[in-house]
Amino acid sequence: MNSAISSRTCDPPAAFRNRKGQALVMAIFVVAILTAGAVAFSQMVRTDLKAARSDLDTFRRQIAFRGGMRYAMAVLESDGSGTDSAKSGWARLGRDEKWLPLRDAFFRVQVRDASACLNINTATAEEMRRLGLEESVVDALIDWRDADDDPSPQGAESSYYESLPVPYRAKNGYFDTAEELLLVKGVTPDLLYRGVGLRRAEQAGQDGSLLDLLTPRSGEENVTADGKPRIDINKAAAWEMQEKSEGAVSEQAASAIEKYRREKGQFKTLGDLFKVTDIPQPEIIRLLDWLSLSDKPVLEGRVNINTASPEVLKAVLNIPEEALRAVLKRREENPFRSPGEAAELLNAAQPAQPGPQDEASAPQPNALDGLATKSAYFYIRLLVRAEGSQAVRGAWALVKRAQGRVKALQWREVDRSPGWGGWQWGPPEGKYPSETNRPGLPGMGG
Ligand SMILES: [Ca+2]
Repeated sequence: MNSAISSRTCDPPAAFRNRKGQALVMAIFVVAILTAGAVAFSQMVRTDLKAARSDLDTFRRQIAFRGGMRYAMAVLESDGSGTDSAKSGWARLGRDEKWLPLRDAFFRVQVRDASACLNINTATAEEMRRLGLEESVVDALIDWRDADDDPSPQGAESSYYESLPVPYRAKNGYFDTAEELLLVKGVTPDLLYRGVGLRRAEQAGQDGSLLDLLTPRSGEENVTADGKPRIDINKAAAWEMQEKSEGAVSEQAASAIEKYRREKGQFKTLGDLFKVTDIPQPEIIRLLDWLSLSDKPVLEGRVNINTASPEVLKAVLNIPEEALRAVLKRREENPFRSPGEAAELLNAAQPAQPGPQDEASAPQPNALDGLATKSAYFYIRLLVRAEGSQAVRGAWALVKRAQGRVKALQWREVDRSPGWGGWQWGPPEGKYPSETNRPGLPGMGG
């Protein structure tokens, strides 16, 4: 009995042992739940932190985008509109390969002259052909933008586009972006991003592709190199020409222009001025900065002779290699301040492919009408990254500068490829180094 009692005293009863076991199981269970909860909570916190971090990075990048845009626009505004060339302040942006800090982010920015490109909305078929585009593509591009629905011999209108698996209509209006070209029959991504056989294949998608030779907007303000409004030679009376030009147009020259208009009718091109026999040629060349065929504030579709690539200049001017080299050399040393200064060089050149528009008295009359020495449209290119993050984002904007103010017309983020991965950061004046000046990250080399 004693042993039974002692055994009862020393060993807990079976019921008690069961309860202890249950408590242990319960404790393990609670610990397990708490641990699972803690793991889930920490994962949730990590996810939230990650999301917050990502939101913060996005926020920082957005601020850097805005900051970069404002910076480029301010540089464009402070440059004024006298002459735009590789020597302009805006052209130097981004060349030093530096990422500029802005709060907790960095940005790189560069500005490109849209008037350095051939305007896809105003270019003639001849200019497109000289740029290297095939006849069928030229026809299709013109059909896309012209108002009618009559296809050119090798072109395409809505009747063609509506028969495609995913049908759409021809725009019959101006191109809004260069990428819109991809909707046009015969324009493939390969053609748009690589080019027209003018560039090496390894430069596909980089600067110098067809995309970089064409623009939907280009032009210059209708003012002199000193910012004074030009005079419409088809409308102004002789006294107005003298008064508005502050005497730059002499009484004799003004009367001669008025007389020509009276006898021969309206001036069709600025080159017609060389037919006004009463004005000596050097004076016409000097006056060309003051004279215009329009009284509109901005002359659309112009190509800036100071910034255009050799391909674009060749397409517009139709001059032989030697003359082209002379133009490039002259602008590098001393950018053209007026189309008159360019006329001097162009008049000495003979057309590479004589066309019906080339008249003996003035070798390049129409070319003068399409030229500018400054620009009203620019592309701003931006790269941004948040501090501590390797993710780079790119954006692109088209801006217009008129009367000293810069306004954004289009803006969008762009992918790396095809897109900002191919942007060059070197000089814009027709030099396209393939491996130099690639965008690099601070602390990552390159
Ligand atoms: Ca059409």
